[in-house]
Amino acid sequence: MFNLILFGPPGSGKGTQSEKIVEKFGLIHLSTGNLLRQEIANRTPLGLQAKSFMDKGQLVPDEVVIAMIASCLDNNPEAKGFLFDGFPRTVAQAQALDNLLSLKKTSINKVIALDVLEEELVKRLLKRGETSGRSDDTSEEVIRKRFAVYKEETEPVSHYYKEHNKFEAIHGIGTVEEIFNALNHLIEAEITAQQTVEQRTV
Ligand code: B4P
Repeated sequence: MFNLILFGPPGSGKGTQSEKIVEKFGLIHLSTGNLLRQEIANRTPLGLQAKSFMDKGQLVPDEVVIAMIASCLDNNPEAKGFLFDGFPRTVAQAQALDNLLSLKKTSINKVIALDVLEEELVKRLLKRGETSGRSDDTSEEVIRKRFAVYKEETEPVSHYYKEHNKFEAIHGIGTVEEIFNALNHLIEAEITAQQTVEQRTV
């Protein structure tokens, strides 16, 4: 299996690039943001609970998102790999993910971060807010709150993966195609490295 995490602050392009990566590499796309928005749209109790956090720019509690990811992993036993988008966002989520994957005798191969400066991110999110109907994208105050939460709770996740030698960052400003090319390059190199290790151990 090949498992990848796309990492980065809100609006860095994780969702945009994930769609292209899963199409090219045949991975299952797991976006906790999309899963939570689906729950909100379906007006489930989980969705109602999540909305109150998301509207304020806060993270949804760990146990809620970890349970969602666990059931998605169970529902895709034949997957050749997963692309995690917007997850893990806390060190506790990263540890839980490692445990869930080890139960399936697999692990994270690579974490790639998209580096984008905050002012560019604010512009992108406010622009998306004009058309997306996403309540967390329309207020600059909520957007700034999301960055503060990112720095405090999510950035430590990058250290967790750096310690495991799995972390790499690329420049996330440029056209969608340019960024996809850079990601593509890293992913192909990682897949080749994985295949070489597998051949050696056969
Ligand atoms: P997410 O849905 O993960 O959303 P995001 O961080 O805002 O967006 P992303 O980085 O995917 O940006 P996109 O490609 O869309 O999270 C939303 C909320 O859900 C969180 O705040 C939190 O409350 C909750 N949540 C989700 N996961 C959670 C978890 N694990 N734990 C707890 N809570 C969780 O790009 C943004 C915009 O930029 C788009 O309009 C796009 O068109 C544009 N763009 C993309 N690439 C561009 C480029 N190269 N140049 C210019 N514009 C670009």
